[in-house]
Amino acid sequence: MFDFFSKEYLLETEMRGDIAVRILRRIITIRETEEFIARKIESGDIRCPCHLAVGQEATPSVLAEFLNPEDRVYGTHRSHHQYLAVTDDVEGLLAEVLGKKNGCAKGMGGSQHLINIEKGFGGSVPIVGGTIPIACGAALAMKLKDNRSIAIPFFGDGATEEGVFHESLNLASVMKLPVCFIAENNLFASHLHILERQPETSLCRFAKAHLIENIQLDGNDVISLYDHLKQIIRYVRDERLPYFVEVMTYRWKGHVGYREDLDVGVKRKEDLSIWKTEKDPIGRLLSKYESLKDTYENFIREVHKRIEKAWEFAKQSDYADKDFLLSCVYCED
Ligand SMILES: Cc1ncc(C[n+]2csc(CCOP(=O)(O)OP(=O)(O)O)c2C)c(N)n1
Ligand SMILES: [Mg+2]
Repeated sequence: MFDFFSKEYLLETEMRGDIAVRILRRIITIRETEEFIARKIESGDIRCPCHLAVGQEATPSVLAEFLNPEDRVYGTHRSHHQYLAVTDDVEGLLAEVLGKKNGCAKGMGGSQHLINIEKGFGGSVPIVGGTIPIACGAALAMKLKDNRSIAIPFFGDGATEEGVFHESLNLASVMKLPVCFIAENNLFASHLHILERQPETSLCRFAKAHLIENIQLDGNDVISLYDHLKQIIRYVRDERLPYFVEVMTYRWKGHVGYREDLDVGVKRKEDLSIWKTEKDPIGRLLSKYESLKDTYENFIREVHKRIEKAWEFAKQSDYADKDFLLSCVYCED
């Protein structure tokens, strides 16, 4: 195991207040945008399938502190939170879920195909595990160019059941690629608990099998995430080696859509109420930083106004026109 307590990589114990404010702003932007989208799905205004990430906001919100402009973050079918944390593009996300041409994928992708290269989001795709090898390819390019950039694929616990996940870890290990794998272990893949699919809940064993440094973190504890991700990202960037981070978290909504999925035959009711209270990343951050409570109220008001404005922008945007759409399709004469 890489030693984070060694002299070179001493953990910092205090996250400064201004950093906490920035992270809180990202978390609130994600939480409120996701809840807004949930209401619009329920009302029928949004018809694109959306896998919401309420409850999973903390990890990407902290990660965004340590990114360089040339780094590339990749997502999955559930990526609104990663997209917003990296890009802060509420407008592009809302227009995209409405299929409008001002959307971040020009209205061609919807919720599951988000992209914003200029701001460091390399893309998300709904094929489970699909972006893990893409991130390895990006990391190989970064290595060949000999720059200091890194690639960061996010994926769920379900993706570790895909062959391509293991091939990617092997490749990253053997080729020494600057990839920070981030597994969001929310304990479910659709409606199946991890213990119905795997012999144990922890995913770090896969990294160990490929001799990749790894750690399991509490994905809802902002302060611990800050301390660890700071060192881990520095490690991947400086050493040009892969690292595997497993973050334990939980989604408040069901697999897809606005409902909580308490009635689909899975044990969620008691667990969900704990994750929504004592394990809520926002409540935990505010309890550590008393002074953030006023800031929190102000952010909520500010973010609501921003979301309403972004929604109007999205609604008023046009759909992509036919000529443009056809120009994106490959066909030989
Ligand atoms: C290759 C592939 N197999 C199956 C699916 C259907 N599918 C969509 S999401 C999902 C569950 C993924 O679970 P996980 O990776 O844990 O992510 P989470 O939804 O928990 O964020 C499945 C099986 C798919 N999209 N792609
Ligand atoms: Mg999962």
